[in-house]
Order: sequence, then structure tokens, then C-alpha cells
Amino acid sequence: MEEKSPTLPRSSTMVERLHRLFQAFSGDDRVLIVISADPDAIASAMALKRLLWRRVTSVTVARTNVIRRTDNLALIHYLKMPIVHIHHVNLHDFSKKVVVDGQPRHFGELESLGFDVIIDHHPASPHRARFADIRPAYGATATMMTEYLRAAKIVPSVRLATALYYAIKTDTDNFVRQGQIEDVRAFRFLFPLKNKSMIHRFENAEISRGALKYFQAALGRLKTKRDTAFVFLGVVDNPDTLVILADFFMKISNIHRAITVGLYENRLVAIFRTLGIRRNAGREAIAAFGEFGSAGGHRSMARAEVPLANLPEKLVEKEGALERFLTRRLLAPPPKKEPASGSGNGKSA
Ligand SMILES: [Mn+2]
Repeated sequence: MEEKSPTLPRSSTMVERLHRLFQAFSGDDRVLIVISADPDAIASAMALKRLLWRRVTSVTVARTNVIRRTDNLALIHYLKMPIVHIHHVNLHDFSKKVVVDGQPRHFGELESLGFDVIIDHHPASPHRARFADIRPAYGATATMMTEYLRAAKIVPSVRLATALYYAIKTDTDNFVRQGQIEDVRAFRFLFPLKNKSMIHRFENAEISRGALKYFQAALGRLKTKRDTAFVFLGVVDNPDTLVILADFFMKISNIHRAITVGLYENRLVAIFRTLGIRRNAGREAIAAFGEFGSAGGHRSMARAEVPLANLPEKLVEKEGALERFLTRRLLAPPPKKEPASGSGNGKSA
């Protein structure tokens, strides 16, 4: 299937881009690809590594973040592609530095390293790379990388195809968020090449075994009132668990509002979820915690983080006082409002 392009046929444009990309490297290059590891960045780095196979001396992929999300860990485990932390490489060992699914600006101090190649889909920021391909309209960098592979006439391996497919799926939120015809086209190309059961596994790898103990605790301590589910979990070892639990409680029939609260590193973390119809999670978070710390969000999702030191002493020191305080504050009845009035005045100080 060919589609029209105002200037060159799409295929030759991509072939041209591919040649310019290859021209940025030479055979004795030792290449460092820097990523902030998420599925799109990981898949894009893997695709670039494949493109550079036998064209450079070595390719090392380094991440700047700590990977905690269990789905990302499952993806990396499946891909068997080594990804080292940036602190564990000697930056002077490399003759070329590349960033994919991000831009030098996003990497703080590393920006001063000087990057030779940038491939990304975020809004463009100033740079001095010798080769930059930045396409903000694209839903995923993985879409761009799929186009490069196709231009190079490389059929991706099952692992690479699976990674690219999953990257497009997550970065476009299954085409709900952003995505254009190129994303759909790449997705369709990868569709028969991917490993379906691995995709299923990544998508269902959200809960770590470590988080299970919090499910048990949360079910035991759950309070429901009208349409609200509320739980105070005490100390948690990862605030993501609170998010997973809040989303989980929203699946209970007739629960339209979920609030999970826990303590993490001397802070109180509260996660709000609502259907966003009668209630406004962002406003509720501000009303409940704005006076003590940071709080805010959208109509349906919000978050508050409060240093414990900002809370009244009697709440923190007396056993059970904090939970009683939270229950009183958060299980209050919803504000009365005529249904026809003021649609979507979602902002509030
Ligand atoms: Mn991306």
C-alpha cells in the first residue's frame, strides 16, 4: 500500500534518512545509547542497535533511571538486552553518543556531553547533534524505528518486533492518547511478527509479589461509605502500590471514588480516583491536603504528598489518630450541586 506524500515518495524519504543516519557513524565507533528506560525507549534502543549491527565496533545501552515498574522489568528480562546504569559506564570510552525517545535537554547534566544523534518524538528542543530526527506528531519513537528498519529492509526478530509493538501500544495508550496513521501502519506491520503471549505477560505484570502483602492489608482495612472506598495503609515500601490499589478499588461495582493513603519516606502520600462526574479528584486532593503540602490533579485522578513534619503533631504521634483524621476528612459526603450547573469548571486554587 503506497500513500501520497507532497514531496518525495515516503519510502525514498526514509531511505534518505536512513543513509544520513548511517553516515553519522563509522566502523570504529564505540556507541553509547542513553535512554530513560520505558518500553518505547528500550525498544527504540534495541532497534538502533540492530540497525548499527556490523556497522560500528560496539553499542552500549545505558539508562539514567531506576527501573521499578514490574512490566518494564518483565520486558527487559524477555529482551535479554543488557542495559547498564549510566553511573556504571565510563563516558570517555565512547566515540559517539546517541539519545533515543528523549532529547539532550531531558538529561540534565548529561546534556553537556554533546550528543551526535537524536531520534525522538517529543517536542523539539535546541540541540547541536549532527543527525537529529525529531517528529513530535508521532505517537512513539518505536514507530520511527520501525520505519528505519523497513527502509533498511530488516525484518525484526520476534523479540525486537514484540518490544516495538508493545512500545507503540503503551506510548499511544492503545491509540487513545496520541497516534497517527504512521503509528497504525507500524503497528500493523509488527502485528504478525510479535509474540502475543509475551505482550499479554507484560500487560499483566503490574503487580509485584512484594505488593501482594499490601493487598491483603488493604482488604482488611478497607472502609467503604456510599460510593467511596478508602484505605490507610501505614508505611509502604513503594508509593506505586497505592496507585495500583486505588485503581483496583475503582473496579468494585458502585464504587465511584477511591482514596488510598500511605506513608513513604516521612511523607504522607494520598492517591485519589473518581469517575470525575459529580466529584473532582484534583479539587478534593487540594481541599484535603493543600494546606499541608503539594496536592492536585485532574477531575478523575489526583495525588497529594505531605511531609509528615507539616501535619499537626498530635496526628503523627498518637496511634490511630492519623487514620481517624483521614477518615473524617476523606469520607465526608460529596458537595451538593445542581446537576445542570457549571460544566467542567475543573480549575481551582
Ligand atoms: Mn516515547
